[in-house]
Amino acid sequence: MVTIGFPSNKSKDSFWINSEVHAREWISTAVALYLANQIVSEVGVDPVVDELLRVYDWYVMPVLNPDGYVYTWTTDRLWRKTRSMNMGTTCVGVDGNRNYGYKWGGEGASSDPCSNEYMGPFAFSEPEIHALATFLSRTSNTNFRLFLDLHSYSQLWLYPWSYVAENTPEDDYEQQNQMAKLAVQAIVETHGQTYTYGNSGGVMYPASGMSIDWVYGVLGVVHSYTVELRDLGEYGFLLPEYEITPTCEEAYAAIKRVGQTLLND
Ligand code: ING
Ligand code: ZN
Repeated sequence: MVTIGFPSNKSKDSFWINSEVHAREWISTAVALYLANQIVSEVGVDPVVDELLRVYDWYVMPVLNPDGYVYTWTTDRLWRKTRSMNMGTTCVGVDGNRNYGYKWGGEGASSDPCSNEYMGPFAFSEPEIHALATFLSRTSNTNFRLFLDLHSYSQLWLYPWSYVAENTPEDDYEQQNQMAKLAVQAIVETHGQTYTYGNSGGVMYPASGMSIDWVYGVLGVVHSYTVELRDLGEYGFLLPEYEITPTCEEAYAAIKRVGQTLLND
């Protein structure tokens, strides 16, 4: 994990961005690395970036599922889950994004270890997810203002709820919807790509044990989003090389716009 921010005597609020919980979603790692590089490159160049690093500490986790990621290079390019052993079967791995402890085991998660959406034997069974949750829960780090879980593909900016096709209570919903709208606006302004936004369970389908529901429902972080990067299905997980940089640029524009909006909140 990389931490980026100007040192401060006062305690700072923070942003969390993670990628690659799903092994085959390589573009998400490219976006996280691009973000980390770009934001430090713009220090002293873009006053907004200076302010964003003065006010917030940015935690960027480019590969949340390293074992799965290695496996996509060595053995199976389309592997999704972790690589943990399961009891009583030769099927390997847990879906990290069904493993969080809010409404764990509900609709849209599988109890079959051979399924690609296997929820795991218990909530936070996966060391990767457990470590992330522990870090986010730590007293000194509870002042998170933004949580982003980067995935591919489908070009979506999703907010809670995910376990059910419902919006969050009015006050929160309005903030989430407005922020998502600004984010996709920044994206379309960059290279003309269209991203859809809305509550995760409605825009997609209900899925329980997802990161954003736990971060919003348990930690109370209102700005909690799943971002599905390019493309719309033409190449899917096998995004061609020429789309990598433009995808990074538009996602960076969106994240910066979100950060800037939070600054002025
Ligand atoms: N996507 C999501 C997943 O965790 C999704 C899809 C999003 C399902 C929102 C339900 C709700 O399954 C990827 N790319 O993994
Ligand atoms: Zn994913």
